Amino acid sequence: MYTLPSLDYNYDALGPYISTDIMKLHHDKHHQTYVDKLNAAIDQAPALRERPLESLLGDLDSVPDAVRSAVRNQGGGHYNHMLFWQWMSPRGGGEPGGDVARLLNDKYGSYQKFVDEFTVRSLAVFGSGWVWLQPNGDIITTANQDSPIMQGLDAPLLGLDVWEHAYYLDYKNKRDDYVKSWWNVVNWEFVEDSLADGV
Ligand code: MN3
Repeated sequence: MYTLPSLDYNYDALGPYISTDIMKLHHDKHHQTYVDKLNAAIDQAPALRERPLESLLGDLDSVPDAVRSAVRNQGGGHYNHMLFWQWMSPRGGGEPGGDVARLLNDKYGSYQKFVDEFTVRSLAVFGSGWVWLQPNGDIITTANQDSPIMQGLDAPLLGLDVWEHAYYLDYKNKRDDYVKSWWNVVNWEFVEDSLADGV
């Protein structure tokens, strides 16, 4: 039985960058719905209960046809959002240090050039999807609730939800304003710990 994780901060803690209304809608409604529909799918294929979610998402071919798209979409939604809440913090923002700083400098030349590239990629996602920073420094995008682990890649170091539900209440159609604001809440400490742990 999957459950909605509670946030490490209050709903209003990411303001003014992400509003209380967005956080409540996004966490209590959207994420809860992924959890509920994932549980409903697993009820139809109880053997899947024995396997961790990462194992299902990393090997969707092994999931029975009848529930595969539900596990992909709802399970992906649950997995991605569990990480997304941790990638933000009221004490976030600024620049990363340590190995994350080194990774971004090596790959992009500077933190700002990384931000610029990640932003360009996030604006280029057509429709609903995510932008990811991978542990090797690559920036990749996926559609819908797909995760890099579905492609056999490592779990992402950092990711940004660019579904309209993540920003429309605050930013309307201005995804670029949302992305620009989001850097102010990025929890680099968590990203640094993830890289140190091998994610
Ligand atoms: Mn979302």
